[in-house]
Amino acid sequence: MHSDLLIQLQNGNKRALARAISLIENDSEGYEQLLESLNFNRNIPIIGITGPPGAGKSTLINAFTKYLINLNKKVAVIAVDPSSPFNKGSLMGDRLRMNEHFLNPNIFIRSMASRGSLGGLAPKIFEVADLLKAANFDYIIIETVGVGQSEIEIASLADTTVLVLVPEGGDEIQTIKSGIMEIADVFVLNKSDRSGADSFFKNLFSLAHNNASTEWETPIIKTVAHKYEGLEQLFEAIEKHQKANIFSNKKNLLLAEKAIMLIKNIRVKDLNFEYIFNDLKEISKNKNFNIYRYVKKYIN
Ligand SMILES: Nc1nc2c(ncn2[C@@H]2O[C@H](COP(=O)(O)OP(=O)(O)O)[C@@H](O)[C@H]2O)c(=O)[nH]1
Ligand SMILES: [Mg+2]
Repeated sequence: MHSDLLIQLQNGNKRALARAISLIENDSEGYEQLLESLNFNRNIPIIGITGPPGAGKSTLINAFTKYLINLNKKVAVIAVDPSSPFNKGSLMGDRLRMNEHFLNPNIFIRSMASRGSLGGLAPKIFEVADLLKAANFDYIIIETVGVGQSEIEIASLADTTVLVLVPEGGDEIQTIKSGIMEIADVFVLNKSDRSGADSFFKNLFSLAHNNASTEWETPIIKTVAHKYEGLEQLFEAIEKHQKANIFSNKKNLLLAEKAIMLIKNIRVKDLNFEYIFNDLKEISKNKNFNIYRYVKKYIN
């Protein structure tokens, strides 16, 4: 058992936390017991920040983290790196930007690879988020690049999902992938210093607020991330959403989705892609090959 580790991480020991995360990521001995012994007596918000590449998410998180630190909050930031080679550059930029925060005892930063799950979240992100909660952070921020399924997935993990948009492409808000508008609890219109920001805002406003029946009116916060503008408004919007959230049904829905996801993960744990790939490469040459009969041997 890792009871020492648990105590250390609950006391805010960042090295213990990093070790615990690795333990979980690697399915190391005792990781299940560690998770089972966590307790959650504080209501710590998970803030998901998503949006297209280049929208300024990392810049915003960097600025917002500073803002929160000045309010004496302890902040954890998880950046979910897509394993795609195309994002290496931006990742380096993030590292440099966040560097100044690494030594601050009230900030914990970690990146996790979205291994395998195409464009999705990192495989152990739910478990890691729970570790962070146990480590007594006040704010947990998770950045995901808005590609593939990650926006949808982040909405099932985060208590408040912030969708970062930029006034690019002029009035073409309609180009936002369908299903994405709905996941936002808060819109951020970053790069509000750009021309066209006002008309983009108006369009977004009418698009976001044409559904009068919802209980939560999704606010639109204008920010200029690299100039630290709009942070207070963002903070207030998130806080307001957290309070509204407590009385909403969303928390219960999220909990059910989370349970189903964890069960699914445990059930598929022994499925090895490489093994099945090689197995199929041979078997499928057979004229009588049938994939439904093939998968049957993995069921029950
Ligand atoms: N003009 C302007 N540029 C910004 C703003 N926020 C971020 N940027 C720039 O946009 C680029 C992409 O930012 P980054 O945070 O890496 O975007 P991410 O891919 O969404 O994480 C960087 O060059 C930032 O300096 C903003 O509010 N206004
Ligand atoms: Mg980024």
